[in-house]
Amino acid sequence: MNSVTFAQTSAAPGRPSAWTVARILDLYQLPFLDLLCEAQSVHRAHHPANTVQLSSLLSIKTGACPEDCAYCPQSARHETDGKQEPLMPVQEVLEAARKAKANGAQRFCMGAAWRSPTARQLDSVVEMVAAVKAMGMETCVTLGMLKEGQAERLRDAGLDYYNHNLDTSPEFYGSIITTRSYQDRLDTLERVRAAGVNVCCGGIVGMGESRKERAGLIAQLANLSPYPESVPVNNLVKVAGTPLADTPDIDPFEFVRTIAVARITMPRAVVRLSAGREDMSDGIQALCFMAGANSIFYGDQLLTTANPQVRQDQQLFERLGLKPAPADAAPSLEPAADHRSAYA
Ligand code: SAM
Ligand code: DTB
Ligand code: SF4
Repeated sequence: MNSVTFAQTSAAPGRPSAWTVARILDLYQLPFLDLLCEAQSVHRAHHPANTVQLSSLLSIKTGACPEDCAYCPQSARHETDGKQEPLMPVQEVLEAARKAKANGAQRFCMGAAWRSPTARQLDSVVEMVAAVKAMGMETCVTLGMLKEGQAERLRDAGLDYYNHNLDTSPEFYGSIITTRSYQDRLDTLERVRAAGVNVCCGGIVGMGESRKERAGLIAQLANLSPYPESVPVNNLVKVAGTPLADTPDIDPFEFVRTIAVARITMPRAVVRLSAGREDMSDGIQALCFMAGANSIFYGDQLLTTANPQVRQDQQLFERLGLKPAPADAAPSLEPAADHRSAYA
């Protein structure tokens, strides 16, 4: 193992030490195989080996979003070919959830292209969450910013996870989104946490950010106290008509490094290899699992873009000897017998 020394930041007893951007950059700079080896051993100390959680995704309200997120095909400000659909009826959502369950998904995630849900919109989502939960699936929604009391209503309906991404580092954020601030996002995450709903929060790489800015995103996530239970790492899906459509590809090994660094800095989180798998080779996906990814979106569609076909993922799992996580394997951030990583 390459010998790299890290300045230890002092931390209060029982609290993990803070992850500085410099320490995270030190991880990024390790030889690739050292980084992977370390990430896999951290992974095995906290999670069952060869096991991947499966979540299916459904867009319950599509397009015409007032926000200006530069990566997103659903923003009304971009000229994309994306379709626009009003909020789906509950019965159609349930039909999709039943299919996802029959295919083997443990969690059903519902996404809406809103800045923030109104009280009436939340009523409908509350109904959907309760009905999906009653089918015996874990539930997740991503609806934009939440106002006071909304997280509690979702929790009472049986919501297991709320997805709300920081997307990128505070420094790069202003070149990607101007219609809501980093602090707005942190406020929503705080409301979700305070309501006792599991936090699903990650970001996107490949938007033209620097490595330091990728490290800045990981630092933000890892220093949340506690850090998120679920961390989606998305590779930008470039959609024609969005301002980021012509962004150069990120080196796939840099994407794998980002997964590894997320695994090492957030050992108990479930790290999700999220958007971008459709354009990723099987080899790179296998390296992402080696680097500690233990969740994927499973199903032919993400929100508006394609995901690998279910049959294709089943074959990949067979070839790699991976198995789906059991449905009741919801993560817990309760301190486990902590793996003493040389890098933690
Ligand atoms: N409108 C809500 C919001 O932004 O909070 C929820 C839906 S939004 C589509 C959920 C997340 O999907 C975004 O925060 C972003 O991280 C991710 N996402 C959207 N478009 C993407 C793209 N083209 N490539 C990768 N990830 C994307
Ligand atoms: C997340 O981090 N990735 C998912 C989920 N959370 C909602 C969304 C990916 C969207 C990719 C582009 C699309 O399909 O529209
Ligand atoms: Fe709207 Fe969410 Fe897309 Fe931003 S990421 S434009 S808020 S749907």
